[in-house]
Amino acid sequence: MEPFVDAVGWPDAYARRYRESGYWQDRPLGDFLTEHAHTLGDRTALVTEHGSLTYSELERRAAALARGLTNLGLVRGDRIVVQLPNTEDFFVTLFACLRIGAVPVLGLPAYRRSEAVHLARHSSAAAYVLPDTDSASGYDYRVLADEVRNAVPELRHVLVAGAPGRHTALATVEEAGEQAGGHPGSTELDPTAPAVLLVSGGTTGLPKLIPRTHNDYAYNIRASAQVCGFGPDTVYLAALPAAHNFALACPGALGTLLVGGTVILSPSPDPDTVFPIIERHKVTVTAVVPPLAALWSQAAEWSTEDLSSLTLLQVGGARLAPDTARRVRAGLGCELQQVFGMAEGLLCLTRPGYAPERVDATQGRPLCPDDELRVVDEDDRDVPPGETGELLTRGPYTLRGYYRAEDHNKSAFTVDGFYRTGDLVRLTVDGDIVVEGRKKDLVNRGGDKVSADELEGHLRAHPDILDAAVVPVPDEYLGERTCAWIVPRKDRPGLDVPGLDAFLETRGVAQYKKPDVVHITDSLPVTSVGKVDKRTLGSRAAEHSGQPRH
Ligand code: OOB
Repeated sequence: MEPFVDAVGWPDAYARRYRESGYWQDRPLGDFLTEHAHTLGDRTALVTEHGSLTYSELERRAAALARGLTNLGLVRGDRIVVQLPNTEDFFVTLFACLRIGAVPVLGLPAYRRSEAVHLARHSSAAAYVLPDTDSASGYDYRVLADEVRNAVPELRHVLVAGAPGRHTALATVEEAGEQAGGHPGSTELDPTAPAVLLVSGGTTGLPKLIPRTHNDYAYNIRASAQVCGFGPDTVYLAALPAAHNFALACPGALGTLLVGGTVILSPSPDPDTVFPIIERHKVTVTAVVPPLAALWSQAAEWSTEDLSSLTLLQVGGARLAPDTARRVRAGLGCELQQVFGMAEGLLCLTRPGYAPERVDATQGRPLCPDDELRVVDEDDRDVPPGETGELLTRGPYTLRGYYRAEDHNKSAFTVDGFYRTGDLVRLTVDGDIVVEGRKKDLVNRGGDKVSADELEGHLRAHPDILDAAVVPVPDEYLGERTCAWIVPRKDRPGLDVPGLDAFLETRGVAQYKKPDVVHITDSLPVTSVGKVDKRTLGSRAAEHSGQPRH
């Protein structure tokens, strides 16, 4: 079998150790579905607003689509950009890809032209699977598909879940596969090859792609499901996008399916949508970002829905303040778990049985006994125990290199393979992580990551803008929001700030990446080494209110 040249693997000695310890089981990630279809056939796997699928139905549909994709000429190793909301189609497509060894590149529904073109181009995708429209906003993804197709001519297929317009209907491909019957294409898969490509939230420039192999992702899912006590009675609510690692695999929807539980897919995380679902389906566990946790616990005070089935609420993706943690536990009356995770791999979780104070004040301990953690200073020297520094990590499910990013990898990893997380943390005497801040240049907008570099690039492309710097500013609800400092060109005064939104729209930037506040300035402050002084900009922004975008 040809090696997967675009992704960096683990050195042999590590691979051997991870196998001997049982972390890596050398099985294709999606195989458990076929087994469940035999043993748990009639049990409900997925529930949406429109209906439900049993394990055997999910298996049958995934197998049919796998054959359909094979008929289109898609083969093992082909990349397929999958940008679907929380629907049955997302899971049918995911399992179909896994079955034939095509590698889904998981894009968020919020992505627009800029992001989608980048994913398709960077991965040299052969196909793009997306919905017809967004039912809430009316946004037409088929127009997006046209734009991506024009920009990336190598893209051979656009498959639309729903009304296809001028593209191909995903359902037609599935039906053709159903009729063809027989074996769904090649199944000889290399478990050390990437099973999925996830999008990084935290790197410079355009988003990097993270290869998660069958072996490492299966471990991530299995071990986190075990830590969280998932079992056949688990009813997991996917309120966050299923395309995000947290809701997909930590343990998320895949962790639930792995143990034979039931996944409920919500089209939105709003309490108005989610609370009736929790009551109706007796949801036992879900995962949210901190602003949602706060919102839900407030809404719970007024709601008439019965939320008592909820036994565990996972909160992660951004800093959860201890006060908020206490309020959430009281408001929702269930166990709280803090999760510090990253698409790159490492997952830390507070454990069932931790005292509430420990849950409120820490982000828990690493998933795997063989996760190696270092906390280092600017010169990569370990800081004394308990002090704050950058977290470096290496382990059986943490990447050894971004996909097709040879140059970037040189600085993103140490020579001995530790991933530089860019997070500033300290370790408690009990071995829990406490996130204290961040070194990387991004805004964590309540879990949504906005790369400063990427947004600055878009702003600098404006004809009236000479320079721009993006910094986080504190926000009561989101934790942080995005502030852009802008230096207009001298020869083109009178920058139209409200018009910036429309400009970013023409650049095809996802809505959540648009700045929340804009400051106009004559020049950007610089540090002694001549870099833009973002610390100063951050505190200045906190003092001035700037011009809100809305
Ligand atoms: C999760 O994954 P990503 O890839 O969107 O973002 C990772 C980054 C981390 O490096 C850190 O900067 C931040 O998000 N983060 C947290 C955090 N959890 C993530 N910062 C403070 N406190 C936390 N609890 O965000 C993600 C992936 C899997 C599970 C949970 C979250």
